[in-house]
Amino acid sequence: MMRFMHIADVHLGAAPDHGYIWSKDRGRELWETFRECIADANEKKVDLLLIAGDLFHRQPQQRELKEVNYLFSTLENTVVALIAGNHDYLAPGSAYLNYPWNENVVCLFSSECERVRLPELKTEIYGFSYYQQEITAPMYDSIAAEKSDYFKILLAHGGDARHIPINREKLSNAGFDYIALGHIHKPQVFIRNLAMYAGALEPIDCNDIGSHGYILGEVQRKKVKLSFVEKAHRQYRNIEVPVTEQDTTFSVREKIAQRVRQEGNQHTYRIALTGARHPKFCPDIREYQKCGRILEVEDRTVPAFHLEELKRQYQGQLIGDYIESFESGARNPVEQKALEYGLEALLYPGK
Ligand SMILES: [Mn+2]
Repeated sequence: MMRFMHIADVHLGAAPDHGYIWSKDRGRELWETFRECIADANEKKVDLLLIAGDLFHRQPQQRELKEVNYLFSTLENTVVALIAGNHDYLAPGSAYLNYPWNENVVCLFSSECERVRLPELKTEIYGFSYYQQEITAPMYDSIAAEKSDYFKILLAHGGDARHIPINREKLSNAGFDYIALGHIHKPQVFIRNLAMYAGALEPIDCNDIGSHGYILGEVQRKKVKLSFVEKAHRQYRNIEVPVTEQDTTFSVREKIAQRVRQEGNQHTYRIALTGARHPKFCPDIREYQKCGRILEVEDRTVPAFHLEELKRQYQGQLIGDYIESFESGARNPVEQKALEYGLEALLYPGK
């Protein structure tokens, strides 16, 4: 049996959540999770570690490669295969080129598809690297595995219009036994039992919601068994917190704090306040950001006006007439907003 670990988009050197106090820690966490992956590879007796591009967020520095190479050297029985992606592309003078890697490391650093044979694993790896930030040619369309009884892996990076658009149909018929994809940060099946996006090892920005980690593969007589292992320390989560007419600044803060405790203090949140608030109540966004790792709080609440009651109360007066002027048929969203703003101004002029 051959066991492989497939990771991608580690983005070492990035500092997610720029401008927030925890940003520097996040930068360190990317390294820490990568280190834990290497430890996992030893523990799970992985034969092959596949890195499908963007190991680094930008051009790697010599000393960063030294750190990575040290970690690779701690692998007891694992071959590492990697390609450069659009972030860590092989720019002229890149520290990647000519780096003296440990002997268990195989870099597919050609701009054209090359094949590396690993006879002891009866496995072949195909792949190539980026030499610029964008490649719009559908380079994977014309790649096919040569016939052999080896287990054939394609290491690939891209899948959007500016980073090698990928044709699912063509890739399915290219003769590979497993396709290790990188670039799309959300872990996902691309072709069932054949091609997977491992997703970013740690989420890199607030759009990378949900869990992150790596793919573990077990190969027996060319049959692959795949599983996803959650590894990231944190997730980005978008949550909605409903507000009612009774709510106050502190009660909303407590609602948010409670949700954050429930879902986990380690996660990073974007919060949307929803529902109908008291018209005179103005949510205190700054106050709510103290409830945890909160990137932003968006106020989507609407003021709760009881139109029938107000109409009765202000009949024959400006406010009553104003409400009636909106009553010819259903209100569109703009009319609804106009009604709310108008009532706010008329009822609570000093607010
Ligand atoms: Mn990428």
